[in-house]
Amino acid sequence: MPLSASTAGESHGPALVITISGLPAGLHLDTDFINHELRRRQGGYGRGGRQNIEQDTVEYLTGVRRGITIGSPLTLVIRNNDSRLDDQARTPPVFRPRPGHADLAGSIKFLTTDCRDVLERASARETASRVAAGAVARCLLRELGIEAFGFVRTILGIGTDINVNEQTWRAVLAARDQSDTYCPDPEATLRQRAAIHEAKLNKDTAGGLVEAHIFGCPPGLGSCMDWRDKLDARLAYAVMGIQAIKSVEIGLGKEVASRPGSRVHDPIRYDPALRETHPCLGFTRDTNNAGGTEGGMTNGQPVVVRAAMKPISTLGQGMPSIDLNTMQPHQSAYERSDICAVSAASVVLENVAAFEVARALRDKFAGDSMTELRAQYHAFLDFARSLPLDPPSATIA
Ligand code: EPS
Repeated sequence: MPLSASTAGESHGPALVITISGLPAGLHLDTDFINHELRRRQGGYGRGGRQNIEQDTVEYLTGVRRGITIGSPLTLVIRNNDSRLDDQARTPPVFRPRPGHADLAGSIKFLTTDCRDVLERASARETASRVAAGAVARCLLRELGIEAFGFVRTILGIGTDINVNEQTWRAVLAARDQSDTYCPDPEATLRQRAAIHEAKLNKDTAGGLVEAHIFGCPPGLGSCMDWRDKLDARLAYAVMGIQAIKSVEIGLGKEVASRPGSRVHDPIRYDPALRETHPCLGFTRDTNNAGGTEGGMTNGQPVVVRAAMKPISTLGQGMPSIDLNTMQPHQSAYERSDICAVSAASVVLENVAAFEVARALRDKFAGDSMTELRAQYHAFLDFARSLPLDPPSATIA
């Protein structure tokens, strides 16, 4: 059974529900860690009043016994404190679609003039589910020494050009956790705060750039044999599926179009000292412009994903729109909302990217239990370390 996660639940319904299939038995679920990631997603300067109401934590409904998976589908529930979907007075119909939100396209698609029916599910509240799924996947990845790290690069163009790599990332993480915009640069954080505050005064909103790095991946996750199995393609699909994301980049991203090949491709070196001790198996690179994937497979370098989040589409000042009851021009609807959720998006990106790496890992290393998965993982690394073979052209049968 491949690893997969489905989510259900409306923003102001009773709960969010996440079902994860394909987890091996014997995985310890670190509930404190999962709830910690949910709490981080709720934070960041510029969030709206909703986050004062919610206290996102997971409850397990199925698939777990005494904190350990048993191989059956795992169902998680996150209760909504602000549950009021059927309360007409507190959750009235929305007839004036917001440019940038799902309101207009969804209302036409589902043949309704009440955008509420659409926006409740389109809402970024759903990202709590995807963080929970990613955090569960990270419990598995951590058992194999694979770690994920995400942060905010820029908000409204203000940010950091800090270099993140295997040596620096833990220090960068500590700096990120000191920042209430999740940007690992104190000076940039202050300027981002000021820009978000100004957007608030102007009844406007702010987007930004978020980045995630996954460390400790062995070579060969994903596949070049079918485009659907390419890890970079799956990352792009999953990350583009995060609310408000408008572009996804791997490694150098769109900058590859502006450089000659000699300044894009990462020279290959071999360091025998790392052969036994590092999942790169000794194959090192001078740079990581490829963002850890070549041919849709991990190459032993950190996986690097970047995504651009558009500004929140609920503007205090409204935007030119149409009243769907009268078809007359009207400013778009305003409801309580965030001014900036880029910090939250960095947490979502980190966990969504980790989920895709875990999915590719399960495709390569199956097994019903953690014991089998671990054995398959280490057997593969041992086979790979036995290269070159004798005779040199042989492959391991
Ligand atoms: C959202 C609107 C706001 C955000 C929400 C996304 O919700 P509300 O209408 O309840 O104030 O707070 O995000 C979350 C609830 C969350 O947990 O991230 C939207 O319209 O997309």
